[in-house]
Amino acid sequence: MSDIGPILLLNGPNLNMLGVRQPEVYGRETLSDVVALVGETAARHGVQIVDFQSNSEEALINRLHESLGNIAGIIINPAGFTHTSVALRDALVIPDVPIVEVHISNVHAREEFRRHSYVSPIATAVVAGMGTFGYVAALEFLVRLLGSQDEVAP
Ligand code: DHK
Repeated sequence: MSDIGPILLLNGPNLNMLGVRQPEVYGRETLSDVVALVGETAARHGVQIVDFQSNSEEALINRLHESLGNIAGIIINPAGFTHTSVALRDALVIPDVPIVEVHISNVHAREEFRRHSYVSPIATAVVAGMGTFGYVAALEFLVRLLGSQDEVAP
C-alpha cells in the first residue's frame, strides 16, 4: 500500500447507463468496465478506490459529506449536474482535497449549455474528450500530485 489515502470516484446521473446510452458519444464500455479499469490502475499504485454512482443529487452530496476526513482526492464525472448544480459544487469543496473533473465526451464540442461547468472553477484539473481513458488519466494525475505532496524534503 502507498501512503496515499483513498480516492473517491464519483459518477453522476445516467452514467449507470454507460455502454447502452448514446454509444456514439459515450462509447461501449459499461460503468463496471470503467470502475474495473480505474481499480486496476489504482492497484498498480497501491491506492484504494471508493466508487459511488447515483442519479440523485442528494445522494452524491451525502456521499461527499460522509467522505470528510476519509479521502485524499476526488475523481468526479458530475454528468448533467456539471451544468446545473451549485449544491454539488458546494459539497465538493467540503472534503478539502484535490478534485479532478472528468467528462468522457468533449463537452466543448457539443451543445452550448455543456460548456459551462459549476465544478471547473473548484477543480484542480479537468479532463474532457478522452473517452473512458480520462478516468485513468485523472487517477494517474492524482497519484502523481498526492505522491509529491507526501515527499519529505531532503
Ligand atoms: C456526461 C453527461 O451525462 C453529460 O450530461 C455531460 C458528460 C457530459 C460526459 O461527457 O461524460 O454534459
